[in-house]
Amino acid sequence: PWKLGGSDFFMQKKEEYMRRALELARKGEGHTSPNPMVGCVVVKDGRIISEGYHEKYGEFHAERNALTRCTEDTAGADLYVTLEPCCHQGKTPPCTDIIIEKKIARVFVGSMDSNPLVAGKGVQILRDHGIYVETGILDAECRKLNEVFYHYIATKTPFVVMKYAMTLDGKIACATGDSKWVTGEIARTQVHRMRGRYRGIMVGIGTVLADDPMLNCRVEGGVDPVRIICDSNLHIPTESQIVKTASDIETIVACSQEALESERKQEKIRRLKEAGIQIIGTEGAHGVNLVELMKKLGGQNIDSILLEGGGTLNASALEDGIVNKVYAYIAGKLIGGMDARSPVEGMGIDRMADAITLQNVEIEKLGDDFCIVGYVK
Ligand code: AOF
Ligand code: ZN
Repeated sequence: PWKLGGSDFFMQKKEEYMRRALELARKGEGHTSPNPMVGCVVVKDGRIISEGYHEKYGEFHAERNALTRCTEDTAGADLYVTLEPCCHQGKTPPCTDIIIEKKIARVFVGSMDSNPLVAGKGVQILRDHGIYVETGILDAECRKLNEVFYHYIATKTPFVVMKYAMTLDGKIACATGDSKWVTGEIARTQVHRMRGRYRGIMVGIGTVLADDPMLNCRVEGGVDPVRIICDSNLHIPTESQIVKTASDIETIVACSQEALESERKQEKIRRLKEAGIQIIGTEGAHGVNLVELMKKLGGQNIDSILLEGGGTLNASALEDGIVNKVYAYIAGKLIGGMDARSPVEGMGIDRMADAITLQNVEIEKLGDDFCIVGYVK
């Protein structure tokens, strides 16, 4: 009925269906890691006849869900999918097979898949079967939805998101150490939701000693992230909340290779392991080698990490270049105090011209607080 690729009206329709597919994809958030979130809608005679999304890691892909659940005849229908359909036999059969089998006439793709098993081959197979394929519908939105997946598949290391909450004068706690709370309820709830979105959460031993946190995801339906504690010398108390709950929530303690091999640490190591903790040693001049740690965590399918570090760990993470995205929550409060801690400490840089600069920066108002988000260049 519409001229292919052509009119403004059809352009709008395509984006509308893709927007719906994006909405469906997001329902899988927190459950698909390290695979992508994908959504799919099937349209016939100007009407959505079926929908699907990738619900859980290892289960059927979005396209297969939409097509097998469809109660109407799919012959000649259009299929909208946020990611290029796969063509490999993985945990499930290739999506290109079912698209062909169900006689779909046209496929509209959001972003291309950079998984080497797919990467353009999915689209090619469909075209070879005479299916009309158009790619790049809402490409930027589809890529952003899967920013973790795209980073992880290319680097095999986790996408690291640094998050902190500070006062307007740049402090994360009072000089006394009190920090409850910097931001209001709305911002804090958003942070809890973030914990369910990333596969891991990382803090330094300082935070564990100061706050004895649980680091879980306290929102309904939320999945607890793997807890990663950077603790060079294995100072984590066996009575801490983290150790006590390690049999229920996956927990990793990262230390120096030296501590791991030290004679007098063996008893502590035994007790931590007994509590259910995995200990990872890294080789480095001082403390935990974050670059090596990221490689090891990536090797364990940890595709993303929410870094809720204090100033020391945050500084090391930035210096070592492992941070990809920053969420800075800012409260309209002034507290002063020369000794009050700030979000990034360490040695800092010498010249403003060398600052780590964020790009694509956005700002959002959350109650009385603001959240500034950006990507490290
Ligand atoms: C998904 N869900 O809806 C689509 C995916 O591990 P497998 O066998 O399930 O295959 C995962 C790959 O399949 C993934 O890396 C991506 O390239 C492709 N598409 N994956 O988990 C989906 N469409
Ligand atoms: Zn697939």
